Amino acid sequence: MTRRILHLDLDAFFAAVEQRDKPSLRGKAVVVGGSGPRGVVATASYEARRFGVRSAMSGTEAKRHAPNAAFLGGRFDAYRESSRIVMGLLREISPVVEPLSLDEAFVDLGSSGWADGDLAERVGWLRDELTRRTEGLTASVGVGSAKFLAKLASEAAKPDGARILDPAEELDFIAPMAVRSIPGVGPATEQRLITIGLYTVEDIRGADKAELIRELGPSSGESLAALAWARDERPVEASREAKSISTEDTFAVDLTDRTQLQAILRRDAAQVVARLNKAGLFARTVTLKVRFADFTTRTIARSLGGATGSRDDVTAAGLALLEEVDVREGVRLLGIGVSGFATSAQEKLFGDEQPETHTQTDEPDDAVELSGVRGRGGYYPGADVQHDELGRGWVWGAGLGRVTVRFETRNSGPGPIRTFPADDPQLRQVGIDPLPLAVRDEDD
Ligand code: TTP
Ligand code: MG
Repeated sequence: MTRRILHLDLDAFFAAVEQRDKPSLRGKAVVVGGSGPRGVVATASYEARRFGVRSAMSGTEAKRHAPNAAFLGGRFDAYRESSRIVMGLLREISPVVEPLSLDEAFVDLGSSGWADGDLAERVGWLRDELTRRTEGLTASVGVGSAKFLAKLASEAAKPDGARILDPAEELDFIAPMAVRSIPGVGPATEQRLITIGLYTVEDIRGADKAELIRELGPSSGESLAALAWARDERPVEASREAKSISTEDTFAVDLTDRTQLQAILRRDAAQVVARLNKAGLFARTVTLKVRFADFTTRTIARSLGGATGSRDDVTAAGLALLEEVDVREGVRLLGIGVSGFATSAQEKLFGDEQPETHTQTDEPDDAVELSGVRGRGGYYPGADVQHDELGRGWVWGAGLGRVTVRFETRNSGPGPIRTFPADDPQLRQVGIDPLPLAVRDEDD
């Protein structure tokens, strides 16, 4: 029997939460992440994407693309709260929910009672209900007969859309897609496929299976061929909790060039940290895995000196571990992983390089442009604050001993801006303003 699997992914998640909670940023370019030269963009609102800002871009480059965007540090408590509401809603539909990150999950509709006939209507209800319970977030939804088809369908529906694949159209739907769309095809495999002239899913269907196996090895070759024909039996696995996040590359030829290995490690570290950030987690340990030409494998680990979600920290630790390895014999596999998870950073969110200030085109003339780097644990752009007389607001900019606050909340209109000395006793950082429909976390 044909399975029906739903994939849901929130739109511009971190940025959408910020726009929801900060009325003056709605409809504006918003970038969440570190903004300095060492900072990394976690995500950008669709308005900022129009200027070319993308996840994993450096903060400096993002500023070049969208100088007037609001650059904000993260508020993971707010992201986790909305994520819990969304996952709770999905579990009302079916007990078989597999979260992939804070904003993304698979649902097996097999036990949902959702019949094929009214699927479009049900999905419409789901998306509306999600927006209602989260007070304004939107999600894109895909439905297909396999996990990766559902995921590709939701991607095609982005932003704020739904795509329900008829089983009969699935093969045509994926045929023109780039080989990269197939799960398991990373940059290295993609490169190898392109070298032998295979660019699309359809190309893979037409390829000689023996050649695929020769290029990629028996297990990858077989599975790639199956996926190209939309055969993917992987079940939706209800809530297994990740203990580590890692990635590894097996090379077609053994590598002895340290510089090349360092470049691969940097790319893999960035990918691992992106997944860590998406999961809303911070790691305490980095592990490096090296398999040598003679098939012996060495795994070494190093503490990060506190839980961090910073790409720089993880990359630096990975590179330091690589220094301990003699690569002259040839390396056939290199992997990096993070573990020892915490749900909050010790001092670090996206790294040291918190955005120090941001500007917006619509700022009132009396707003003060501030610069300087925030002290650890100090005010950072986007943080929630409370003033004894003026009430709740958020940090618009901080530095040089001053902090500028915009006084507005989710349900107020856009509010006024005021600047204070950073040590003003009437002003302090506070926790998030809870949503009325917030779901308690079992871990809290
Ligand atoms: P995504 O779902 O990949 O991105 P998105 O929700 O911002 O945008 P869309 O789905 O509409 O394309 O990731 C979800 C959140 O995870 C994102 O809002 C921020 C975080 N994230 C990082 O911190 N680092 C990253 O490199 C990526 C890709 C995401
Ligand atoms: Mg998303």
